[in-house]
Amino acid sequence: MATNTRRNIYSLLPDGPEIAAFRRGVAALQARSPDDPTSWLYQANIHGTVDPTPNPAWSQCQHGSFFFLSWHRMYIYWFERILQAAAGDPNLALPYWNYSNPAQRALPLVFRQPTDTSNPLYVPAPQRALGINDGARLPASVVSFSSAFRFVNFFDPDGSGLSFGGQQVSEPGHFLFPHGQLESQPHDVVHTTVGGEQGWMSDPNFAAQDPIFWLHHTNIDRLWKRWLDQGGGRANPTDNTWSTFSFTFFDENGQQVTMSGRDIVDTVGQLNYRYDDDPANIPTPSLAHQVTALALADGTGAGLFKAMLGASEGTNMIELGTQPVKVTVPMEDTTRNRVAAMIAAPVVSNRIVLNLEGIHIDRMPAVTYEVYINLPEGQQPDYQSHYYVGSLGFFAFKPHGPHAAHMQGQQPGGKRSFDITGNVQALHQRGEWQGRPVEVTFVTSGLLPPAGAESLSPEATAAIQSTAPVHIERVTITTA
Ligand SMILES: [Cu+2]
Repeated sequence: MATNTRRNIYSLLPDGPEIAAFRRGVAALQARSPDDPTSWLYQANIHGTVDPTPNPAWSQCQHGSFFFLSWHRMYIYWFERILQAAAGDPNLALPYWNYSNPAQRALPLVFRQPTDTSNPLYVPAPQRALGINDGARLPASVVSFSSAFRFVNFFDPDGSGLSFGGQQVSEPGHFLFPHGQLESQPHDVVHTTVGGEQGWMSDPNFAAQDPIFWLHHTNIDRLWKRWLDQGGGRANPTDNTWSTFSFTFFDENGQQVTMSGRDIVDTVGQLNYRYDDDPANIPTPSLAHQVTALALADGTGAGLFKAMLGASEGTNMIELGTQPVKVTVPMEDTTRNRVAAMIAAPVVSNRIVLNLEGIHIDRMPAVTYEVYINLPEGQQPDYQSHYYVGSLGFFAFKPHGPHAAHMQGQQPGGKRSFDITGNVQALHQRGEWQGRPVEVTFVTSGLLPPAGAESLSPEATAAIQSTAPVHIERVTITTA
């Protein structure tokens, strides 16, 4: 079999044969009866659903663990085979949406035009964020993967989420916290921004009903490969549970199939697909590299040595809204000295971590938040500055609202952790660390006007200006 190539959607002609086959396949699945495992809705329900009909194949998506990347790779693989058969094109390959390219941050054109039922890729607002079908663009911080790529370890053994691919678990989990770093950003923040307050993409129980879901996830799958290309000890897990736990899907004939992690590590040799930017010779991570990666992961001390360096004070919830919010995290002098010593000897076990604990939402916000430390008064927030630590999105967060009952097994409050070691080092070098409390600033980040436009539509602007509040129990700074 020839290897199929998943291409950047922006490189495909809107009226070319690849898009035609993709549209044909999607339309065919959408026309099938929802009880057909190869139908559009059944496939979306495998990810998540609020349909109370008992079905062991539904609501299987893996979030908040090291199964996140592998489960979604399997899910997309079987979906793509179903699409190929439905379109009558064995070479059909799902495109990907490379929103990290500054010129490609608008929802790809074929997903928003034509704006009627003749277009199987179109979903109207409010099932998408207001404005996104007009060509509104994702903000640059939302699509940034640089902090995720700095992590060398695929998983973390201590439940911290301080890893590229997510925490190590002994069994699958539908909605776990914290999410791993690539899952948190760009994955989660893109979901929230594309879906907005009421859109399908904001909620795992509806997300895969929007055709853009599949191009978001092929891009996340591609970023997994690009991360491995960076070398430096980056490698896939050899963990037995990750490699052998068996997940269930359906093939193009509607037959149940099973797959596990060891079946999907080589996309070309095992799954018959590549990405158009795969390097010609992908270096195969050697055993030595894998050993290094595991040593790094274990070198954190597996949670035995996690020290509190500072915590926000008071029992009132921190409330995020539309205006910037500043939270003070006092730190003792002894803590400061200790941090200075850690900066002087930067090894993996000396990482410094900012934690947002007990994150609650009543309904889905229309924005995500950029998080900064020690941002000087009056300074324009810049996600490329050394003050920026990362972004907070809300995908798979359980609202305390009507949907809550359906999000089984999920904790009432989410958690997000950022490795701020590099930020603290940079602040220290510039004399912006010593002698001050750590100030954490939250700044909203919403859709930007379409290219060439002055502003968002009034409805899209109103949605951002009336975004639902977010509550955080406390902000802490700890060792890793
Ligand atoms: Cu997703």
